Amino acid sequence: MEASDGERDRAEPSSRGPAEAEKRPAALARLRAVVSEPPPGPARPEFWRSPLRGPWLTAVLGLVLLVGVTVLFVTGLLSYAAYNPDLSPVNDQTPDKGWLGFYLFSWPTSPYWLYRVNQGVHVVLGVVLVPVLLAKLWSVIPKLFQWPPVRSVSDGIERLSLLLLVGGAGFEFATGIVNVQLHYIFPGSFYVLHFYGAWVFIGAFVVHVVFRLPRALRALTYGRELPEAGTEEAAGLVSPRPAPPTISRRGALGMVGLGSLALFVVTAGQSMGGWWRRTALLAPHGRDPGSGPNGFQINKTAASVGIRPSDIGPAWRLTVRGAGRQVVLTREELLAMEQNEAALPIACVEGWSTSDQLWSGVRLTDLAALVGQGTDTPRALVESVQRGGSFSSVVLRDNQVRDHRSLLAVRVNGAVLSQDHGYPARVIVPGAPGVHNTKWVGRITFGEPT
Ligand SMILES: Nc1nc2c(c(=O)[nH]1)N[C@H]1C(S)=C(S)[C@@H](COP(=O)(O)O)O[C@H]1N2
Ligand SMILES: [Mo]
Repeated sequence: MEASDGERDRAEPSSRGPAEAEKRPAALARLRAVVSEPPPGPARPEFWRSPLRGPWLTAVLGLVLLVGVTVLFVTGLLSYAAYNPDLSPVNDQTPDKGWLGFYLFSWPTSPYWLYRVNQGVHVVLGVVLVPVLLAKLWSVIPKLFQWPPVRSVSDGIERLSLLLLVGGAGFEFATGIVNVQLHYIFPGSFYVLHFYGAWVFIGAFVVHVVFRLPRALRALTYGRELPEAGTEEAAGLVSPRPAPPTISRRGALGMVGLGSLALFVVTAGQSMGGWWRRTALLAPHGRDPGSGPNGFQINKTAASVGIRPSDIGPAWRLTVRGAGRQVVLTREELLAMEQNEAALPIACVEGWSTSDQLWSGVRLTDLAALVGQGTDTPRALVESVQRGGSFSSVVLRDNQVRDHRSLLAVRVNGAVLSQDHGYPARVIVPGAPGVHNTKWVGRITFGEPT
C-alpha cells in the first residue's frame, strides 16, 4: 500500500539531517513574505489615491457599457448580415467563418432605411461610448497591478479573460474608429478583423458579466457610500489613503456624460445626412461633393479608383448576361428603356449616410427580363468597369434584385449622374449597405455567379 501524501510529508524530514529540516520552513516563510509584500509602486494599494474610485462608480460605468456593448454587438452582427457575406467570395473574403456565421440571414429591402439606421446607431454609439470605456478602465486600474499578480487557478483564468476583454475592447474600438475615419491601414480586410475581433471581445465580455454582474448590482444597492478599503465590498478599488476630493463621484460621471454628449453632437450629423452633415465636425472631411443635384457625399471619386475618361465615354457599353443569353446596350439604348424612380439614401458601413436622393433609371428586373429572367429573378453579379479594388464588384441577393425600387440609375435628383457618383450608370438598392450600390457599372450577370 502506498503512503498517503500526509504520511510522506511527515516521513520526509526524518530522512534528512535535523538542521536542514528546521531551515526549510523558515526560508519558505521568508520567501512567502517577500512575495506577498507588493513591490513599491502601483502594486501597493496606497499608490492609488483618487477618492472617486469605488464599487459604485465602477458599477454604474459597467452597467452603461453592458447595455451599450450589447447594442453595438447586435447592430454589428446585423450590419455584417446586411453585407451578404455568404455570397462569397465576391462579397466577403472572410476565411473559414464557419459557425460564427450561423446567424446570417437574408437581409430585407424594407424598410428602405433599415441599414442606414442600424449603421448609424452602431457607429455613433461606438464613438459615444469611448469616454465611458476610458472612465471604466480608469476606475479599475489599481486591479491591473494586483499583488500577487495571480492568486489562484480560477483567479488566473479570470485575469486571462480580462486580457481578452480589455484587448478585445481596445481592438474593436480602435479598428472601428480608424475605419470610420477612412484610414484603411489594415493588414487585411476591415470586415475580417472587426468580425473576428468582435467574437473574441464578446466571449470575454460574457465571461466578465457572469463574474461581475452580481457584484455590480450589489454595489448599486449599497449606494454611493464608499466601503472601507481592503474589505470584500471595496473589491480592491477603494484607496486606503485617499487624497482630498476635487470633484464628486456624481460630478465625475457628469463629465463622462458630457464628453459622450459632445462626441454625439459632432458625430451624429453624418448619419443623418443632408443639412445635418455640417454639424459632424468629427466626420472625415476634405472631399467636397459640391452643390446641386449631385452635391451629396462621395465615397471614392472616379479619379481615385483610376476610372479613365475612355472607360465611361461614348464607347461605354452595358453587358447584361443570364441564362445563356447576352445583350449589349449603349447608353442611348438604356435611356430608351422604361425609366423608374426611387427615393433612397446611400448608407455606408463607415456610418455616414446621405438623406434620401431621387434616383431614376432602369429596374433591375427589367434588365433581367432582357435576358429571359422572369419573376423568379435570381441573384446578380454586378461588375464595375473599374479595374481591381475591393468594391468594384458585388453579388446582389435575389430579394434585392426583385425589389422594384432596385435600379440601375442613370440620373439623380433630376440631373445626369456625375462621374463621381457613377456615370454612366450605377446600382441603387433599398435597405442595403452603400457598398452594394456599385458605381460605373459595366456588366450585370443574372443567375448563380460562377
Ligand atoms: N465601382 C465602385 N462602386 C462603389 C464603390 C467603389 O469604390 N467602386 N464604393 C461603394 C461604397 S463603399 C459606397 S458607400 C458607395 C458610395 O456611393 P457615393 O460615392 O455615390 O456616395 O458606392 C459604392 N460603390
Ligand atoms: Mo461604403
